[in-house]
Amino acid sequence: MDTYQPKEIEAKWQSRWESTGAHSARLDTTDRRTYCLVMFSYPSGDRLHIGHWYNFGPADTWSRFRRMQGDTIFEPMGFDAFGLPAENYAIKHDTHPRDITQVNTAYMEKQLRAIGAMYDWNQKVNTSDPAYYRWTQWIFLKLFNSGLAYRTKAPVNWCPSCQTVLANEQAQGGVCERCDTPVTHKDLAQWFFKITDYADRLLEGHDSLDWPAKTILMQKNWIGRSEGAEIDFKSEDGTHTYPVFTTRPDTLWGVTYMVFAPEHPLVPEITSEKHRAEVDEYVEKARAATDIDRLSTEREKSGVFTGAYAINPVNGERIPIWIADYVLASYGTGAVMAVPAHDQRDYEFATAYALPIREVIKPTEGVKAPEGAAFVEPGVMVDSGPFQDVPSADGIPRVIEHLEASGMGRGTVNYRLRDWLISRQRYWGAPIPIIHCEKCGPVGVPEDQLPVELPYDVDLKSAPPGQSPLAGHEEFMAAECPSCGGPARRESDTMDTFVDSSWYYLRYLSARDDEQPFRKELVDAWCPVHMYIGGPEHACMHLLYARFVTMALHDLGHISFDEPFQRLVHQGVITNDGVRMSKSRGNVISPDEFVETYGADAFRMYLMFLSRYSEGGDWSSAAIKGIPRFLDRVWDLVLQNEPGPVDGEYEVTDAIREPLRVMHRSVREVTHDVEHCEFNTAISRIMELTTALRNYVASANDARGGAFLREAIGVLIRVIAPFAPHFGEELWERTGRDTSVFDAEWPSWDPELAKADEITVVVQVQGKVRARIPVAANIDDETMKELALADATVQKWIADKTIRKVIVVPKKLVNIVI
Ligand code: ANZ
Ligand code: ZN
Repeated sequence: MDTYQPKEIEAKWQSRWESTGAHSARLDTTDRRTYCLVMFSYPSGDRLHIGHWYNFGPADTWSRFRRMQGDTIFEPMGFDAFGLPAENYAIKHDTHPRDITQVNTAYMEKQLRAIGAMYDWNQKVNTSDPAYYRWTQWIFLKLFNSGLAYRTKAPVNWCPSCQTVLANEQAQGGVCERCDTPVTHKDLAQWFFKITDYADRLLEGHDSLDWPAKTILMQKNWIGRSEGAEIDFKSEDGTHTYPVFTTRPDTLWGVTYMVFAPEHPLVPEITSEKHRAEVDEYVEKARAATDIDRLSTEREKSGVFTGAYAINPVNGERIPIWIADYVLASYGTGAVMAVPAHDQRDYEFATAYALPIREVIKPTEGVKAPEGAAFVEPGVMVDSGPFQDVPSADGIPRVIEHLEASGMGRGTVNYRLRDWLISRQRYWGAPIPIIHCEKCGPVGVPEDQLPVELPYDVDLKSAPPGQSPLAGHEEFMAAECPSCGGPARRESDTMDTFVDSSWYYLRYLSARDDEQPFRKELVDAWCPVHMYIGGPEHACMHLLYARFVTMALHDLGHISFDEPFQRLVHQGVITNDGVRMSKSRGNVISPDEFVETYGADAFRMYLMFLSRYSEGGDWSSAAIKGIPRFLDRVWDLVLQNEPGPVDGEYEVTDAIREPLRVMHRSVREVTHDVEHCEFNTAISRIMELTTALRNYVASANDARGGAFLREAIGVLIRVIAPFAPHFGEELWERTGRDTSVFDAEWPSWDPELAKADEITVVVQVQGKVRARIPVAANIDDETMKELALADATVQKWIADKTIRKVIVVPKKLVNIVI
């Protein structure tokens, strides 16, 4: 018998799959369709790294498992190929972004093929290909024509190092997402997508998604819906209105001063001559400060008085107006009513500048107000005109009603979410398909003139200041106005690459279609994507943008669904000696070397075995050796057995009873675990099964060639196949089958046989039987206790009680005393 030779086997099956078209997508199928998507990669010079492998290998395992359960799988792959790194690299090394992108994608495709996944390469997409970005531009035009894309001058995030503007999502925490340089602000005319129109839809949609709770929470916080009121304060002379946004209208009688953001447009106008110099100086300083500094909680509150006053609409009080950088121009109305008794930031500010602090919410009985801090909890309204003694929670809607009745304010909702800034002053992206005409303004490029192609011969090093290098390319810039025929100029900005990736999942289904971005019947049949696997870092960018674009395309009638990704799973991070791998640390593990030594199957399997998929784990170059050894054992076990009929009858003898039970239980567990992406425990079960079968062969003389062992080996090959696809195919063939193991049916299990090792534990509360729970026969006392307390029925009996004692009779009974 020959030994397991991964290299030969993998080459053999990859070419077999290729020549038989095993992975060509059957898009027109009417069978159960399953679209399994992974986050496509950026073709960087670092090539395919372990993080990619960790995303893609297990995702393919999940797809293969589903295929064996009868699903028709669509599993595409492509490249997110536009972007800054290629452009910066090209500038530094005097080459062209298109050339290096080509080299990198070609190399990475080779690496991706080595995984042995079920990618249909005919459906490959590359976002920097004109055949792709033509349709990105088409989407831009659809949004532009429906008012969802617009251009405006706005203070925007600017990265001085990348020399481009950034979306809010790319400037979180006040630093550039790419290079960590603190961002500054510039007033520039930029293009935006009106994602704020969809704020509520994006929140409501969460209910229907099977996504990690944490990711949904991150999106919720990022969208930041907050209900409150806009209250109109008046200038002293009654000529101006200063609306403020507050979530606590119940504190309106406690306002002792107002604060405008330093950039508030009214600041120059209201500032008195006496305070002007000081105010101007403060505004200058605030503008220069980065958002990280301004938002920092450690930062001492600072501000200056403007000399102006406003009138509190409910009691006519004269309120001094200050400016301070803890108030942001871009949120709410850019002005706040300050209630230092009940807002911590206001409290610190008032303390620093000796402004009055007036309590208007009294703690309810039994609650203590904190010393030296604001009392921010709900309580009872006091010294609040007609609302004396009203609980503050009731006070909020009642004060809003009162304000609305008297025209002094109104209930509103505010969002933290800002419109998505999509223009970039860079070359390597999809040109925004707009022509600027002096007479007609910005005009969309007619659809039949798409794509607006990126010229190749652009001088990347001499971009006009603050503009894209395209602005210096006269031939590109000169255009005719599509509307009046007059001379006009092209838009020189390109689109954020997140626009490219916001719709790639649709293009995969029609990757070679030159007539349309996607075929509606196809995307309606296959979408939303059933399973999307990728990193959690995209929560507030890609995953939010794709949802918005999908909703917009839905509302414009191009597709029939309005969520892109039904189920989402995040893989964890693989570290090396506990730290993240990075080039600068020099601790990067290259997959190629290990694939070369142990084979793609063993490499993939090791990644899945090393820890919980969602948590990631620490790489070990020593521990990976255990997997090929395990595969060797399976190989020997399978091939030392004599071939024979696969579905013969057998009698369950004493020798067979235990391995039979392990087999059924393993199938049950592996099925559950793979479905839930718990690959590590699934592999443990397969190892258990292997051990049980090896013990059986060692102990029973008549095992070899027997019908039970043949059945068990057939099961073993099938459950291992999704984890080690080449290996699985090879063993399936060598045991006499002439079809692919992935066309074989996933093994079933008999629940009776599988649960033979379970016992039932009785749970009592106060001596009364409240539940019987099935547990593993070898359960320990601690686990018994935990399971009993966690049981749903038991929970009902102990919910609000104090547990005084838990008595455990090993493997029989748990009694809870309350
Ligand atoms: C008065 C007040 C009293 C407030 C009180 C809070 C507690 P969220 O929940 O994040 O929406 N605020 C409003 N606009 C602001 C801006 N542009 N920059 C900084 N702070 C701003 O927060 C809303 C609260 O944040 C508002 O309610 C306002 O302070 C402040 F006992 O108004 B509040
Ligand atoms: Zn015109």
